[in-house]
Amino acid sequence: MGKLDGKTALIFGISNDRSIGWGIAKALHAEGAKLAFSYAAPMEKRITPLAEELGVDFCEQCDVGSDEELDAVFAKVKERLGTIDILVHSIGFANREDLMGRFVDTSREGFLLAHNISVYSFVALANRARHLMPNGGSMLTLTYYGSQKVAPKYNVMGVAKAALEATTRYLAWDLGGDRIRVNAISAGPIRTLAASGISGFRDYLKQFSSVAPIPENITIEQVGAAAAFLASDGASGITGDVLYVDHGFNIMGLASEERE
Ligand code: NAD
Ligand code: 0WE
Repeated sequence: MGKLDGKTALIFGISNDRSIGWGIAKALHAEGAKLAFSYAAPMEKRITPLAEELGVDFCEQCDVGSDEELDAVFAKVKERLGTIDILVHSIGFANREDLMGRFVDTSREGFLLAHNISVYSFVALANRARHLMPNGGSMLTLTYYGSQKVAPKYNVMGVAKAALEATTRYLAWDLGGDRIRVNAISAGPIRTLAASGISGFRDYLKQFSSVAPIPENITIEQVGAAAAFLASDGASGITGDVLYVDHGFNIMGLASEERE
C-alpha cells in the first residue's frame, strides 16, 4: 500500500540520474504513483533509460519557454493520461555568466531569461495542469535558500527563486478553491547538472555540511521523500508553503568553527 496509489504524476525537469526530479520520480513511484515525464530537448538520450527503469511510457519533449510546446505536451497528456493528480516543476535556468561575478551587472536579457524559465514556467504549467485536476491535486516546485538570504554568485537565480516562492503563494490562493495545493521544497545544495561547472560549488557543499545542524549534504532521495509527502493526502492541510529539506541549515545564524 503506497500513499500515492491510484495517483498520476507529471514531472518536468529530469535530465539525468542526479537530477532532483529523478529523486522525486523514484519516491513517487515507490509510493505507487503512475508517472509521466517531460524533458528539455538536449536530454532525450539520457532520460529514455530512466523512464524505462520506472515503467514510464509517457515521455515527451517540451521547452517550457514556448507556449506552443506547452500546449502540445498538455494536449498529449490529456489525450493519453486523461487526468492527473500531481505536477512537479523541477526547472531552473539562468545564463552561466549571470551566476558568476556581481549581481549588479545582470543584463535585462539575462534577468528576463532567468525569470521566464525559472518562474513564469511554473505559472504556465499550473494554468494548464489545473484543467486536468478535477479531483484536486498537488503542485510542487523546487527552490533554494538564496531566495531569502544572499548566496554569493547565485545572483539573478536568488531573485528568481524569491519570485518563485511568491508565485507558489499566489497560485495556492488561486487554486485552493479547486482543492489544488501548491508548495515549494527548498533543498540544500546538491551536485546536479545545474550545479556542475559553478565555480565555488564545492565550497558551498563543504560550508553547508559544516554549518547545518545535521553535518551532511542533502541527497535527491531525501528531497524525493519530502515531495512524496507533500503530494500525498497526508499533506492535505499544507498549501502555499516552503518546506526546507536542508538538514536545518536555514535555522542557523552564525556558523561555529567547532561543535561541542
Ligand atoms: P538539473 O539540471 O538536473 O535540473 C534542471 C532541469 O531544468 C533540467 O532537467 C533541464 O533540462 C531543465 N530545463 C532547463 N531549461 C528548460 C527549458 N527551457 N524547458 C524545459 N526544461 C528546462 O538540476 P537540479 O539541481 O535537479 O535542478 C532542479 C531544480 O532544483 C531547479 O529549479 C533548481 O533551481 C532547484 N534546486 C537545485 C539545488 C541544487 O543544489 N542542485 C538546490 C535547490 C534547488
Ligand atoms: O538553482 C540552482 C542552480 C541553478 C542554475 C544552474 C546553472 C548552471 C549552468 C541555473 N542556471 C544554470 N545555467 C547554466 O548554464 N542551485 C540551487 C544550485 C546552485 O547554483 C549556484 C549555487 C547553487 C547552490 C550558483 C552559484 C552559487 C551557488
